[in-house]
Amino acid sequence: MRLSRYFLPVTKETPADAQIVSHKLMLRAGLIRQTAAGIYAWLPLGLRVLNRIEQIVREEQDKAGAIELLMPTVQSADLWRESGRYDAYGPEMLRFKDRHEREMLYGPTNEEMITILFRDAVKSYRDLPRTLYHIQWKFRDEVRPRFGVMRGREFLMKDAYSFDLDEEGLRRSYEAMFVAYLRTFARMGLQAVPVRAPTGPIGGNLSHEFHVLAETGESAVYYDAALEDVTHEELLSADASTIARLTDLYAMEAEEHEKVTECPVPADRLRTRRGIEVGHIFAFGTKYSASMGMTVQTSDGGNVHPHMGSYGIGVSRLMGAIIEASHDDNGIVWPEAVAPYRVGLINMRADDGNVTSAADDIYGRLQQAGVDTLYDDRDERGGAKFATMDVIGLPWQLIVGPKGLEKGVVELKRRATGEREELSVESALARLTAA
Ligand code: 5CA
Repeated sequence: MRLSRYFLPVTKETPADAQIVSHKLMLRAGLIRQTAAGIYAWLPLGLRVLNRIEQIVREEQDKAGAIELLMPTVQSADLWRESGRYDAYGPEMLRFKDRHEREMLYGPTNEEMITILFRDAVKSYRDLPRTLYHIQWKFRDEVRPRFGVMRGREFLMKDAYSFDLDEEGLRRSYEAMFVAYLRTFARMGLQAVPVRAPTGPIGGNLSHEFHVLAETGESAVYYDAALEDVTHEELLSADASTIARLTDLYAMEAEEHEKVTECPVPADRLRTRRGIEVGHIFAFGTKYSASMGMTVQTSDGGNVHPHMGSYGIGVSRLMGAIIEASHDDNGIVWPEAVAPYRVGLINMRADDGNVTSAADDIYGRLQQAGVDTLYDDRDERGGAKFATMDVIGLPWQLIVGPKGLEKGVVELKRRATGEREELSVESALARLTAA
């Protein structure tokens, strides 16, 4: 993409209303714009990152055997009356009427809807187990929307729902999601701690939250230092023993930790850090299948209410969490896996025909090799171009200028470390096109 034809409203000023670094940087880097309290437009560069994050989430859900569908954002109030949650949910639910005075709502989550979809289609044990998921916008009228996309009112969530014949099956489905979550966050370069959680309004008895460790996190997390020894490789290939270790290791949010009278972790091994909740999983058994009358026939002709779990990931919140975990004084440092473009190509002298034709040529070759490249071909000062590239945080910068070209070299800068290297065009291209 040529920057001269793109839509990238980067700003130098730090926006006054933004308190935390990810919110400031998302505004400065032209990723999002607020259009109403807690509601954001995703600008082109931000949308690319959102899509990347969403795709990693999708791939790991698919790998775990979950099946994607898409449910609507608007739901009928009657659906929620069936489960009894319409009155219980409170003012966070956005309620409105259609032209026929029918009561509607903008979905804050989808347990009810998936339950009727499944209930009306599945009658036999042969169709279980199943896990279904969708990635869809949600609305929660938060009392205090803040920190940009971290606590929005409209936000993108991946929510999955599992259906099993019995508790044992539910446990297996829950563990499959647990592993999928570890892999998902590890692929994004994040350290996410699974924390035992109270279940709240979703109900049920087994629940974990996944917290990305970052100083600006909304919650305080207490955990056993041994959690820090779990490597990325272990997380990516989590087997039964890793799951057992992770679920057994102590990790709690402060409010829960305070209720524990005899702490099982020796003081010298107890760590406290701030965390951002990027995922939340629940095993709630027959709560919805019983209240909404879903039964399936078992192999011996009996009838049971399927045991269910639900599994959420804050897809849009993850973008903020990744920036909190990966930035420096000059801007965002995207992990390769979610970067909007891999390479930022900088033409230092767009007013110089030779430099421009060399840069154009490199751009063409990068495109041909399938390397996602944002090409700064604008007629602007070099300093402004560097600042823009740094703030938007692409993993690599390739700098083409007159002095280098005289020597037959270009400069390759790694955003994460700031390391710069002079290379021939050929070797720079070879480096960037290698996987
Ligand atoms: N039905 C369950 C799981 S599918 C559920 O709704 N869980 S939740 O309430 O914990 O939300 C799931 C995830 O969505 C959270 O872990 C969080 O990462 C994200 N989330 C929740 N509220 C917001 C919000 N206001 N802004 C951004 N992300 C949010």
